[in-house]
Amino acid sequence: MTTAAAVHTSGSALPVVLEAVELHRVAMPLVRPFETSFGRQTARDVLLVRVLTDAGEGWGECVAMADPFYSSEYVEGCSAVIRDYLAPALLAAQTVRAPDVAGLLDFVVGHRMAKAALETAVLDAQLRAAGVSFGEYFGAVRPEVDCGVSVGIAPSIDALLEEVAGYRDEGYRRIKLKIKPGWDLEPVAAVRTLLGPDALLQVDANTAYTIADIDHLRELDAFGLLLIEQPFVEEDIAAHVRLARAIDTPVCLDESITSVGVAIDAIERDATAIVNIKAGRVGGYLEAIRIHDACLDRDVPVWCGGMLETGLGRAANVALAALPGFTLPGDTSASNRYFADDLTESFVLVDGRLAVPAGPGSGVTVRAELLAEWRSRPTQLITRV
Ligand code: NPQ
Ligand code: MG
Repeated sequence: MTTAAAVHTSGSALPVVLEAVELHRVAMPLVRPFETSFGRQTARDVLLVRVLTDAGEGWGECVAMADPFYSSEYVEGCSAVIRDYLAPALLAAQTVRAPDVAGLLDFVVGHRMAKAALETAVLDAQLRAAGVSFGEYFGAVRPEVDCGVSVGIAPSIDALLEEVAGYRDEGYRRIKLKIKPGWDLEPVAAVRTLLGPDALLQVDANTAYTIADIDHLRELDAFGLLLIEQPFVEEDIAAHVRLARAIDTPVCLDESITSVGVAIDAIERDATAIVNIKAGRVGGYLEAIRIHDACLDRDVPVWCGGMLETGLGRAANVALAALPGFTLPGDTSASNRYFADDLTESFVLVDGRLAVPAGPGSGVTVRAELLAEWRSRPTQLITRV
């Protein structure tokens, strides 16, 4: 028996008076290149938002990539829309509470990743001042979360097997393989043989296929996958309905799910049997919780996606993944999956799990010396006009 998570919107956090917004940019080298159907990344170009308030500071991480290849948003676009539209609107409102942020920013169409970073920073400031953790505020029901790992397209099957075996030995509870046309049945078959029939294994296509590939994708049914994630373009819910009818492997949407309304529509149409929740993609943690609640009501399992976050974004994801409906391991990997050293306290895998931070707000602290060392652009300060 589970109880629906309730956001503690009253009592636990007072509004804050917003005094300024800072935009920080860091370049973090990846421990190994990460290749997906949309390209190969060797570094993470991260935008961080810091809000300065009467009650203290708050931090939010923007999940947008350097290039608009996973989504239409990208780092420079997020930085510009925050500087020119979003931060000025919040600064004009002066007194803000995280649950009001989405409404205050609604006049800007889209730009959810940019909005999410700001909302998270405001929430972090409020909760730090109130002494309440993200986990408590979100309604976490467990002290640690089961973790999976996302494995990029490799140069060869042998290299893939070596990488997957390493993650298995580290204790990850689920493996996700990135696939694309020409890199699907063969790597999946090889990894299934390596891991054995009981290992949790899933695939992510990042929109690389079309409905002409349905017969081909049906061949994945032979490998007992947990799910196939986002095979078709984000706008095409109907194509995913057709695939779901044609194959046994559950279809799971990622890029397509941009709001709780879209999530409910996709579920009701049987386009998605499982939902990947990424707070950045849907405009923030509060919308992510609404999606979680809608899925829990409908018995649709959810799991927490990942966007190569630093410890800052990872902390919030781990807190989200502790809600009751997150019944599948997420892409909430340890810091060392991506980075040699993290921008905050490192997240370390223990028995295939990460601990939900217990401190106020995100519960982690940005390491000022590393922020300075990895800074890739001058910090921008936005104040009330
Ligand atoms: C996904 N994430 O589920 C994304 C895609 C992704 C962990 O597989 C830089 C920034 C590189 C964000 C590569 C995972 C990225 C990125 C892939 C997101 O679809
Ligand atoms: Mg995905």
